[in-house]
Amino acid sequence: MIDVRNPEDGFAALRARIDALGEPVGGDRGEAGEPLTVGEWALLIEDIVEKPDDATGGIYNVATPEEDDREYDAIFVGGGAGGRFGAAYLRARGGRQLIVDAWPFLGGSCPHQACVPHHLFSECARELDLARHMQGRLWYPEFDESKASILGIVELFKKGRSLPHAVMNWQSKQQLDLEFILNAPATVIDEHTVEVEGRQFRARNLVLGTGARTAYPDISGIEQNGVFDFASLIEDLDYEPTSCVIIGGSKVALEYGSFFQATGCQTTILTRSPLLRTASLHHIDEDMRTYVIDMMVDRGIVIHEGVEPLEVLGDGRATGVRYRGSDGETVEIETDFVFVGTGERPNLKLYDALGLETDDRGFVVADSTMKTSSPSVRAIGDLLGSPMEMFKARKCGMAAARNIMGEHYEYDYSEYPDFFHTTYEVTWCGLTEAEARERYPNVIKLQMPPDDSDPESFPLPAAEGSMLYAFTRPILSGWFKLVIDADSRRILGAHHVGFGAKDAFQYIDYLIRRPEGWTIDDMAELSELFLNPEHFIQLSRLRAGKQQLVNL
Ligand code: COM
Repeated sequence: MIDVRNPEDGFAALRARIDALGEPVGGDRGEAGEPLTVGEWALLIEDIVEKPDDATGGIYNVATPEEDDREYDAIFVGGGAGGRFGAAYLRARGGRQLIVDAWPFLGGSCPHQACVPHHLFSECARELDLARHMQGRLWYPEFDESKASILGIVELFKKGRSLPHAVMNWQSKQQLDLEFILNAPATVIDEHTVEVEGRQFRARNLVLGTGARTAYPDISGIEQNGVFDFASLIEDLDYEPTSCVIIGGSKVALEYGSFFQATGCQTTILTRSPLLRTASLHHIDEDMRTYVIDMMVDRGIVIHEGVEPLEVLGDGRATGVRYRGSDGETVEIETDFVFVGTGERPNLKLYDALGLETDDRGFVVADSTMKTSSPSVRAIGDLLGSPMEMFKARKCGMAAARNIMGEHYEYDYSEYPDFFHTTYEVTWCGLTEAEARERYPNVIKLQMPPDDSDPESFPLPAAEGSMLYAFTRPILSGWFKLVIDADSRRILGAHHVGFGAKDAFQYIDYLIRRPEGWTIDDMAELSELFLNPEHFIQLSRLRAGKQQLVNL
């Protein structure tokens, strides 16, 4: 057990342990009796993660009865994004909370195996794509695939991930004043009680936020070495793959597939549903989809849709995949690296004692206040199904906290801005053009490149991150569409492939979903920071003068 709360008691031993691990990054060492610094947290977390069998026990930051003798308003089971943000909100409202997490850090899978490495990989994919495209021009050398190593990039991430972990712990303790027990699994005893290392903690409410893991398809050979998902890729990859077969067509499949291909690892995607037409994604504009897939194929990714994976071949180590093609023929494809991107499901074993209602896909059922079938138990984030996105996890946590603290607050996450990476950022919100045409009689669009142009010679859109493409091969510089109801002049949807527009979509989504909406005229009033990646403001201004709106 480590008590990080009381600098007097046991702190010298903790500091001695940390000192023996080496120098914190940047020499970030604390004074005797002072709380751990970010650098010290990082050393401690890294040490525990590297030695999982070590008997360190729980890391306790729990108030003594003298400091706070109130009953807990909520115990958050899982200290990922939802739990941490929910706990912070509840604490800020004056409540008392406790987070329990099996990992030695807060923040959950995001900084450890999921979003943070994905963003690193996607940035590498983008850089590699540009370097490959520009090779031999300007200052770009011939592209050297031997230096674009998947293993090397995974190792770079693993070497650096303790610092973001440390920031979460430090911030949660020093700035947010949260109580937590880390590095110790929780056992849920009943709807008010959680046991940690033999000690029981009671609360008015439980908030469950333990996330989801990849759901492996039930096919022969899938358990072999050489078969990875986004989490085991980080933990277990110990060789450089030479080719890749991806089973599944989820966002993860697109994102990781684009990364693998960009490193030079020939990637094939095998998917039952057409790409970007899976049930967990909505409002995918068909033109955006076409551009995204065309650009993946342009980079050399092989995509087989409508196929059924049958078996991972190999004798303990994957050597290939057998699948039934869309024409019914059985095909074998050789590979030393199989990646599963079939979506995620929660593991609800931990909650057996609660008998929670679940849906037919195994997700917990909760109402818009996050309340489950057990009135004092709320569930948040990926436990509830899609969208399995950061904003939903955090806002679910906040919604649970607000309700627990006596406010009636409902969170509806059925509409939201969405995005994923290929070698591009793909971002959208609101209605697709087809959806808009079903609902409104007079729909127009502002689109680049326009339908009647040749994208190979039309150098727009172009802005941050796509200028070199625009000046060397215009079709690579991106694509976008703004969908507008010509009668009300309201913007109905926005869709973008390129770089740097993601932030704008957070605001556009909010604006177009206000009761009063957001019109082409409102958009024309904004001040663009030219060259703005989404180009929406200036194009709206070029058309807004027309009483009868037409396409651009
Ligand atoms: C982000 C983790 S990596 S959290 O949402 O800040 O807890």
